[in-house]
Amino acid sequence: MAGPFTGKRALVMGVANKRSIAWAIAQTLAEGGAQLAFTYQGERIEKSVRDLAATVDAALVTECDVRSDDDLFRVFDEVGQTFGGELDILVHSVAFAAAEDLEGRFTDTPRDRFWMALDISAYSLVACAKAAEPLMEKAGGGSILTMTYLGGERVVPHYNVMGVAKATLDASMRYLASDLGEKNIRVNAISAGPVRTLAARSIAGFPTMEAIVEERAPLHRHVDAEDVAAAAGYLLGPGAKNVTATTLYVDSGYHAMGM
Ligand code: NAD
Ligand code: 0WE
Repeated sequence: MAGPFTGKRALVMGVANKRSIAWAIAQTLAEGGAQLAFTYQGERIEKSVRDLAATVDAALVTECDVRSDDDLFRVFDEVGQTFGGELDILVHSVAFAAAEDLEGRFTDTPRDRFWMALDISAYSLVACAKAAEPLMEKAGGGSILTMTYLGGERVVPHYNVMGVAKATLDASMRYLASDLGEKNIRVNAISAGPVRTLAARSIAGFPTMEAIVEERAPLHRHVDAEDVAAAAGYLLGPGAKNVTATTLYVDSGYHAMGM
């Protein structure tokens, strides 16, 4: 049976392991009939990503450190060769700040680690969108999705420099949507509530954050990667063809609360 992504070619950036939000989204795309390519960062997670990618018959698995223009140039060249010069979908699910900057005072963030967090977590979307543009233009259009968090709009204790990076990411998403709309390329974000992933589990107080969502959010339940993937399936799919420059909250309604 033909799914919503039959004939679509997708690049998924940011799978680290089976708990990654990017992996849940990749499975939704694969189940919908998409052909997939993956990037991973560093040899440390290469095997884990290759093993996962094999389960969805990935067309390409290649290394990409988003800080490197050389890596990005090579990766999008490989993607073009793999998919006949075309790309329909780009999933950007990448973020990083130094662990020591996700505790204590934001005021203490040093210049070099401030720019590193913004480089990896925000500028990378701009660089990837620019590299994807010709491939998506050739495909007659495309859809780009990034992952954000409420801490870019409101102060979430200890999110600190990642909050500043997410604010930059959110604004970049809108400016990219404005530039790329004339090529029928859509750019959107999902703002997820706390999800128990590798990036989240190492954060002290993460169980407390889940408990706060369960206590205060309108739906009184925490969010899973599968919930985020279902929303991604909508934003990346044909039903969202006139949806761009938006943020879709998958947070049990938490963002609406004032207390
Ligand atoms: P994750 O650790 O599974 O994914 C983060 C990914 O970023 C990893 O695959 C890692 O390899 C990659 N990465 C880090 N530095 C990189 C670099 N220099 N180059 C290339 N890749 C790099 O964790 P996740 O929770 O799935 O995070 C995915 C996205 O979702 C992030 O943007 C995160 O901010 C966002 N998000 C997460 C939550 C949550 O609670 N888990 C909530 C809202 C938004
Ligand atoms: O975006 C994120 C986390 C992203 C992240 C996680 C880590 C942990 C390991 C970025 N960089 C790193 N660096 C590491 O060394 N989230 C939305 C999850 C998250 O992280 C928090 C949160 C929430 C929610 C950090 C502090 C407070 C709340």
